Amino acid sequence: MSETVRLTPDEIRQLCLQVLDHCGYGQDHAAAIAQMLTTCQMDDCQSHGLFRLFMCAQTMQAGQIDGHARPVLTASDNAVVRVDAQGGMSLLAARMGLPVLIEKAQTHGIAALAINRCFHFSALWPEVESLAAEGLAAMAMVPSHAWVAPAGGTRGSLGTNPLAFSWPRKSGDPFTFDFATSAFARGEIELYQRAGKPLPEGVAIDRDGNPTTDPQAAMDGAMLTFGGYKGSALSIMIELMAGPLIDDLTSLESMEFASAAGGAPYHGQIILAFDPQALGGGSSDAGDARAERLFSDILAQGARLPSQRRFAARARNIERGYAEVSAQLHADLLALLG
Ligand code: NDP
Ligand code: PYC
Repeated sequence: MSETVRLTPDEIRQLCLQVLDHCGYGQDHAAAIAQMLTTCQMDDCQSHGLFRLFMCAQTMQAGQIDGHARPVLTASDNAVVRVDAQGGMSLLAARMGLPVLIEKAQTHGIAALAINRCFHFSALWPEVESLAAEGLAAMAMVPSHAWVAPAGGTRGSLGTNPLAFSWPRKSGDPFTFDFATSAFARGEIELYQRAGKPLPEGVAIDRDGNPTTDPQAAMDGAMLTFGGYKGSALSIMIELMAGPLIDDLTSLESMEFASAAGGAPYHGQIILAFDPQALGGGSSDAGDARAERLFSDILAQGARLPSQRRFAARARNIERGYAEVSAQLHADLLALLG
């Protein structure tokens, strides 16, 4: 078998829709999930592109998700938007909440979207970049499952807890980063396991607390945060901001809720939006110029900005009209269809 297959965006979307329909997701959820996975795969995000269809399938098999849940948005006259995902996948709730978040950020200068009671499997950058496209700076955070040991600890208390940020730029792609606060995302460890490759040092410890490079031992033991105590503190902040602050579960509680059934974690998500016009006192031009000076200084040293690789992949894949997908992954996904 050739190592990769070429899939057009439409073929990626159709594959997603087929698998999701087969698993039992309703049309609206399937469309929102397929859009997310197509967007990620076209940017060559391997750990949270098509590969995440397995997690979607496992989530349905675990029996706790409602594949037809209708999210409910609670209206407010303040800067907070709350959407209850009603036990469905997060993406439909995000679709409902993001336009209201944009309006509120434009009205109040700062606004927050709290999504509650959702299953969550996806990358965060598409959501923050959709806000940057509206001229807003944005941050997003979610907990996950308690797979990650705090700095100095020996067992999982924290989630892989991604943090995403996007800054709008008048010309060109936004400044965006989006990464797990664990040294590796869980999805990345799973990809190493599929490829039969050892992990780098410093990613995980085994059940006995010893450093390990074996992906299975890492998943049975505990993952480590990036940057020692600094990543650990950021990860705890994400637990608090996307958990207790919005009256939702921590990664520990999400893990208990799942009771080893597998699939996507169940918790909340917080997305924050900042309007540079309002925060800059009516004009964002001077702020933009300062930001651009900073980016230029970074690039002038030969360093790269986060997401530059991804934007280059996007441009290349759009121009040639397809993404390269692992042939094994493609075959395994088709096998899900029986
Ligand atoms: P990575 O470590 O792959 O990359 C994270 C970010 O760092 C990207 O913006 C990347 O840009 C940037 N980057 C990488 N190398 C450099 C470099 N040399 N210089 C500057 N920037 C760099 O991310 P993770 O594996 O930690 O996370 C992958 C995805 O998994 C994220 O989208 C995240 O949201 C998702 N995730 C979701 C979870 C959930 O619960 N829903 C949990 C954990 C992760 P570039 O893309 O251009 O390389
Ligand atoms: O890769 O850590 C991860 C992850 C958890 C939930 C979705 N992705």
